[in-house]
Amino acid sequence: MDIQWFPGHMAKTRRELETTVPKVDVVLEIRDARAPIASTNPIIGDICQNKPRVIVLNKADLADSQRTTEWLKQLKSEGVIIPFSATQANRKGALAAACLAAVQARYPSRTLRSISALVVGIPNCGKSAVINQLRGRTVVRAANRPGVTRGLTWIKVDDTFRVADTPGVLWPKFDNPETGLVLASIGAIKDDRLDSETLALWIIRFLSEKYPTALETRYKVKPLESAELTLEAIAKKRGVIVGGGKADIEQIASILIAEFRVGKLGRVSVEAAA
Ligand SMILES: Nc1nc2c(ncn2[C@@H]2O[C@H](COP(=O)(O)OP(=O)(O)OP(=O)(O)O)[C@@H](O)[C@H]2O)c(=O)[nH]1
Ligand SMILES: [Mg+2]
Repeated sequence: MDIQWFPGHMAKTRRELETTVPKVDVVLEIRDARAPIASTNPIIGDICQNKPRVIVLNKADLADSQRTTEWLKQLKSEGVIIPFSATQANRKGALAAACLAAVQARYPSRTLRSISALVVGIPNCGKSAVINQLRGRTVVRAANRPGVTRGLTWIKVDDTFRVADTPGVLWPKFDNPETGLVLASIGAIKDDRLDSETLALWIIRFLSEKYPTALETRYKVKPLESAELTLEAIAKKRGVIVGGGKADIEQIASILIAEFRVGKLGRVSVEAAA
């Protein structure tokens, strides 16, 4: 699938991140636990230079917990990795503590009265939701589509911790075409930039191979010999039809994608650790 997705504001965001990194104590990098590699912000390595970094595998509640455990082992060498769910009110103390510990480890002789963190990540991975969870109430807008946060905003979590919310950034081109589909499946790419039928068929093929009971459990439809036939059968089962009883493929594709993204097909990780 040819995904044309790079919006103009990302170049501006990149410049904003570059000028802000030197002023913060730590970078809080948010990734999506369902796809920890595809959701790795590709410019972060360049931008962060050698700032202390804490990596959060957010949306862990939507990910396959066994795969998350494997990812935690594999990614250990990249630094401090914390599985997290911004929609569940627990473990937020662990995030703030990890940021503080990362700064203290880097500057052991400094007395730290307060620290600042730059929150970065790809679109829709939950940066703003993590900040709202840290703060304990809604202070920045979070919504289930990419491109919600439009500019850098500082939030005071408490007297000892300040964080900057930032717009999501992706990379200008994908080396691997599969990456675009993985990112689209977790909702990081605007829907108007992709073909929903192609994505729905990709999700069906992926689930049939890796989570073989997921489609049948949700839609009560046994996988057929092709993803196209399976999608059509799901539409008919759901009554998503147009004139003459034909399956409304565009509509059922959008429904399946939306349900997949919010976990209605079960806890699924799109990427597995090596
Ligand atoms: N289930 C679940 N949903 C989450 C979690 N974190 C965020 N969300 C949801 O994911 C959607 C996107 O969250 P945002 O915080 O707006 O994402 P963002 O990274 O700030 O997105 P942009 O500002 O568009 O780059 C929202 O609907 C959140 O409620 C999580 O840990 N679990
Ligand atoms: Mg946001």
